[in-house]
Amino acid sequence: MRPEDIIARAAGVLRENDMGEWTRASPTLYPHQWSWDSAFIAIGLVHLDTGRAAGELRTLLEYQWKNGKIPHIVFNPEAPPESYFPGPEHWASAADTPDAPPGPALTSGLCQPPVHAIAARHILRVAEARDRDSAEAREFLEEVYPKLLAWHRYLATARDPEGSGLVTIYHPWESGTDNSPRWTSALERVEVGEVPDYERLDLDHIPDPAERPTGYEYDRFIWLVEVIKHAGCDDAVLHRTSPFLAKDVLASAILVRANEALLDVAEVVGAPGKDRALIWAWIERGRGGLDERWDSELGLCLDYDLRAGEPLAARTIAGFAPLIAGAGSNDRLETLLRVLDSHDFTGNPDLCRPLPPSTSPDDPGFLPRSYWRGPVWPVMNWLLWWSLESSGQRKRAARLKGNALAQLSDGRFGEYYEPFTGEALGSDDQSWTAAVALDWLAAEEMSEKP
Ligand code: 2M8
Repeated sequence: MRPEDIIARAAGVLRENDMGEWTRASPTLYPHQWSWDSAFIAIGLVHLDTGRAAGELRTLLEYQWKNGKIPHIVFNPEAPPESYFPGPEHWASAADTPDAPPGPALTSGLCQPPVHAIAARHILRVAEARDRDSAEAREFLEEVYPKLLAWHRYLATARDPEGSGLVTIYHPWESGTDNSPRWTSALERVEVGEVPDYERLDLDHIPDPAERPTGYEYDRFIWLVEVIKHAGCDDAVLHRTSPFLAKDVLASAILVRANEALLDVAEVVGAPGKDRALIWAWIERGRGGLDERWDSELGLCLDYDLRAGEPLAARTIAGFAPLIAGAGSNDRLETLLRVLDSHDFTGNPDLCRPLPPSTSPDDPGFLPRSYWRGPVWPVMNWLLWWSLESSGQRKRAARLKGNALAQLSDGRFGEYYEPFTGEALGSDDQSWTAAVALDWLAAEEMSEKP
């Protein structure tokens, strides 16, 4: 496919998944609005329509909880109940908690990595670069700034009562990298209680179970949802009672970058100095927290199991957290780049393309077809590309982008790709895959304009 055909196809995928004021994550497997998917979607969508990209985040933020939490799913009340599990009926009791938005249960009680402020700033940047809709984008930032600040405050407080700079999660779904080996040993320690009967609706859409989490993992996922509902989604209670309690380095690194973006937004909207001082403090604390989680033997950053009181050793893409957070020492950057280029990741000669697998093929938890256990995720390629660019690694970033786009020229816009064969897996026409393709190619097109 030529670049212009990829752009047209990507725009077509986003149109196909456009539900009016929000975008479903994929046509059948994910018929609702997912939090970090929407942020990535806005990053691509802005190249087509500033107002619609702003609307994507606006719709999500309408469902923000009173404590600042942005829910991981906003459910589509029109999606048939047999389309996704666990759906709104499963989360219904969470709607009774005092922090949940008023009205019928339309959100889950979890959250996902905070890409939103990065997306909001991107909307203004693209509008300015294209010299269109800048005033609208500024107004949008004024509207969402307090909400984004409340979201980051929630993460810095309720999700970090220790003040470590790192985000605590209660469920692997909150990491966005659900069945990653990042969480294997923490999940193994979870004693599963009485899990309600449930049906794996995901397997109706993805017939090869090897591409999805196992039954063992799903039982734990559903049990943890029970625990969270039982605690009334109360953060203080969950810190005391949740059998799964972990510091997530990927979400924490994204939060550092999102705080930098929020600082820029604060500048644009003329926020008070005390807000900016607070955001600065969060950035510094976040970087400090990531430093604490550095594993010099692996040359990666590791998550931390608060229940077991030990690091969660696994070689996954999340280990590049300090590269994503940026502004580390040169030594640290060099080590991370060496590991990224090594046999552990993009230097593995058996890879179809030198693109980072979600889990290193050298990790014992690696499985090439299984969801976050090995496949290459286009959206993660975008995140790493963006991080490399902002670390001044232009050539490496350009190589990564070139290979990622070559993968997407199959026109499938897969959710993820088998790392050795390049086969598209999971859902086709995945919205955030289309969005990142659009951002890459549209940005190139913009820079070529006289
Ligand atoms: C996947 O997660 C959902 C649960 O949230 C699922 O498997 O049912 C993950 O890849 C997650 O990161 C993503 O946001 C979601 C929708 O694309 O799908």
